[in-house]
Amino acid sequence: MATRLEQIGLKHHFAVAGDYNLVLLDQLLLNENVRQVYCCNELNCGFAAEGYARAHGAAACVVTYTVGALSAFNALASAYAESLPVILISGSPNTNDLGAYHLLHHTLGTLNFRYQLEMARHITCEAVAITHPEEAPWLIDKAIRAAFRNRKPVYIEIPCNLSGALCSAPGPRASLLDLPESDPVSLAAAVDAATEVLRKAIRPILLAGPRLRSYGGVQAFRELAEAVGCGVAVMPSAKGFFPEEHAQYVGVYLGSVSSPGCSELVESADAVLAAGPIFNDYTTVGWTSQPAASKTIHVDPDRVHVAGVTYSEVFLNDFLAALAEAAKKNPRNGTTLLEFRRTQLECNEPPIADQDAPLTRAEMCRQVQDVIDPNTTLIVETGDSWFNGFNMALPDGARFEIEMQYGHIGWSVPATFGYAVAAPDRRIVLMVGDGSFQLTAQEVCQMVRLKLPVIIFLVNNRGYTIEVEIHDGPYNNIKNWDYAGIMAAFNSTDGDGRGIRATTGKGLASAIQEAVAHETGPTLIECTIDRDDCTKQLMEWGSRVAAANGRAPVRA
Ligand SMILES: Cc1ncc(C[n+]2csc(CCOP(=O)(O)OP(=O)(O)O)c2C)c(N)n1
Ligand SMILES: [Mg+2]
Repeated sequence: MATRLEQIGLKHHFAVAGDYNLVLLDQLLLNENVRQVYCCNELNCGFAAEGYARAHGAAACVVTYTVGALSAFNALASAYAESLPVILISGSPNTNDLGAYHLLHHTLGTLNFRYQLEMARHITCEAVAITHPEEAPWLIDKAIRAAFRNRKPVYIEIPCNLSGALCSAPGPRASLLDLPESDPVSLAAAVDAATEVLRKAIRPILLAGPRLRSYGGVQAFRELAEAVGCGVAVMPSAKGFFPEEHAQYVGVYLGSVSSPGCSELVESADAVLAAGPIFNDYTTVGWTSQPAASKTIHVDPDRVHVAGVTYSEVFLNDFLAALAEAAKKNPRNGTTLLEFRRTQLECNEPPIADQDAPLTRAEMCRQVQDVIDPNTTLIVETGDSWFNGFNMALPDGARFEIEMQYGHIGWSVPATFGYAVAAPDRRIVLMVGDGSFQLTAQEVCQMVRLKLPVIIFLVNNRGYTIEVEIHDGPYNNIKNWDYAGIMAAFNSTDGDGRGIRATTGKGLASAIQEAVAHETGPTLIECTIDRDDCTKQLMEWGSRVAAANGRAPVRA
């Protein structure tokens, strides 16, 4: 297991100890090329791995049986929804106990020891339980291969009495990381059909979707865009997958709350090539906007739909690369871009607020924008931080991370930790709401422990503002915390995290200055803003999602 983790390129794995996995952790420690990184709990451990996989391509985490694994399952489901190859390794009971009429701790108190494996099957693309050392090498390889092929999480269960048992030595890496190859006939037919659609189109547009990166299509998508020469929009979770400073970039497409001028281009297009999109209730703004299937070339990870025909076993990366070769620039393609640039002249720079006045959301964002340089990764949590994030401009090289399909509040704190472990040379900036932070706040202590200079903008608007906009009630108010103050608790006697509360523009500016200069630990800047001070996009999106949630049942 340890050798394979190294061979697939991991430099770290995440862990929480428990008696079912202690020998396994010892064995993993023997490989000094893959460092063991500890988390406060297994949910966070799973999310740390999810964040690591975003930066590094894959990740692994190790937990104990049931009490640990069932918490990690939530994060594993996130990795499934977000298409990230995360390997969850769980210790499990001694094989002698399985058929011995023995009740075991950390279990349901029954004689069933299969439930965890069975549950894992629903949230992984492969789940294996090792019951004999002889089977370990091929079961481990089977799981790892599946994770890379499908870009989905996998589960490996290792009994506590087998973790140190002898098995055959792992061979060379072979083809574990290979992506499958497309069916050549189907690929050629799909490319022909798509080329024809793009050739005939007068107002084509390319739309980058969230699955583009997981399935290895970012570079080919750019080549295709430049071959076709038309405007390029990105879905919110694909922000950063196409350079925002590129002459063809036209913004974030999110229906009626798109960035200025973008929805007009996407919705007036006569051909939309959507690469790895996820059209769900959130991204279609409560089912109010989705390019019509009849004019969409819809590129899924393993199939392509063009003009009413589905081409199976055509993989996204192969298809985009082949289409980039085949596609020709249409002289009319510049028209939509010219129209777009005209609308952009009407967009104004955000004004600078009175620096002594109470801090507002707009002023906070204006200042956060200045922190984002080409080496920054901006991570945004569910809540109004999503919309604040969509509005940020990314200079070339800057990256953006969001968990919009799964949308588990609290994801971002451990995911940021994992991302920072994977990318120590980048500036990592997190925007997270107070409500979300309360779920997983303790993982900030691991940033302190590893001296990671993460900058956290904690937006304290005294509650679940996004939920206020969808459907308000007393349940959207939360207990206030001294967020800036908790850093002292995490520091204890040996940490160097900073916690600063900013209540004015001036206070925020000086906090940012301190954060940027601070290199030996995280800086949490608590930005206090009014409960109702949110983006106008959130208000509109929230009301449309609420309408979709509230549709009356249709009788058959
Ligand atoms: C695990 C989980 N529980 C509940 C929710 C529902 N939910 C979505 S956003 C949200 C509130 C977020 O509040 P906050 O982080 O303060 O963001 P704000 O909108 O106030 O900026 C809640 C409770 C969820 N998405 N995930
Ligand atoms: Mg809030």
